[in-house]
Amino acid sequence: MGMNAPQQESWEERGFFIERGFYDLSVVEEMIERVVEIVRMIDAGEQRPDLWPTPERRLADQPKPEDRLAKLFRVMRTEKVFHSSATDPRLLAILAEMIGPDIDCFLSQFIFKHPGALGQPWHQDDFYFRMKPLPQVGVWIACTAATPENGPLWVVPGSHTEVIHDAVRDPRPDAGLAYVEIVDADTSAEEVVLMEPGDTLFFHSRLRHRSTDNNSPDMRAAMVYHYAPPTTQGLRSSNQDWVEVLRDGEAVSASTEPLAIAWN
Ligand SMILES: O=C(O)CCC(=O)C(=O)O
Repeated sequence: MGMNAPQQESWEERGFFIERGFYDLSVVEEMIERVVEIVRMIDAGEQRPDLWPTPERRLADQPKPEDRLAKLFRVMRTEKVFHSSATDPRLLAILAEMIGPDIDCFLSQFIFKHPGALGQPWHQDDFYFRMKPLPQVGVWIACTAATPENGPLWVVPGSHTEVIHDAVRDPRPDAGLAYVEIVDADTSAEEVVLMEPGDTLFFHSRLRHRSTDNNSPDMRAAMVYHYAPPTTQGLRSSNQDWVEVLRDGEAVSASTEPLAIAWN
């Protein structure tokens, strides 16, 4: 297990690789079902201070709570399907080669992109993280197909070796409040990452990437985990939740208790 030679080469040269069919369809379907259940429960008044939902501002008038959701952060600590997929032994074996024997999953976000939702402009995740040592590894799992019309990811191969670029605030009305855009870098080498459900992209935290708007009648959904060594220095933010997944090369057993959190 671990990385094979083509994955290793793509990781080093291009800053990403794709594993086709890494997760079963049943797993990604369960992810979508569970997120819908959670947001409906929160909408009905259940307290889940351990989770962090963010709204899709462009779809604020939609009647169903799940259709108004853009992202649900911090789901992997307590929610079974997310914890088990984030700690899948095949995944941890790959991550151990990239990161080392001690790893936390520090960010887990489920992303809905409903018809009409906006994409996220060109950015590097390290613009937000500012963490050392590099890399932090992103794992983007397609829960639905990602097609040219429904807002797939686009990447600039090789850009993972670049510095953190300056970025400006996304000027579009209704853009996600945290969205920023790199405007000073050449994107002519961009490649689209088309996915089937269960396909999984491993990507470096400096890789320039974006997603486009959903101009299709169909929902696009993805689950994204980010991993780093527990000793990582850098910015901490409230959408992060540092969960131990590997210590001395051994998987850490499931964590089910939410941290006690009071949002002020
Ligand atoms: O899935 C998307 O639309 C954007 C995700 C992304 O850019 C990220 O997780 O950094």
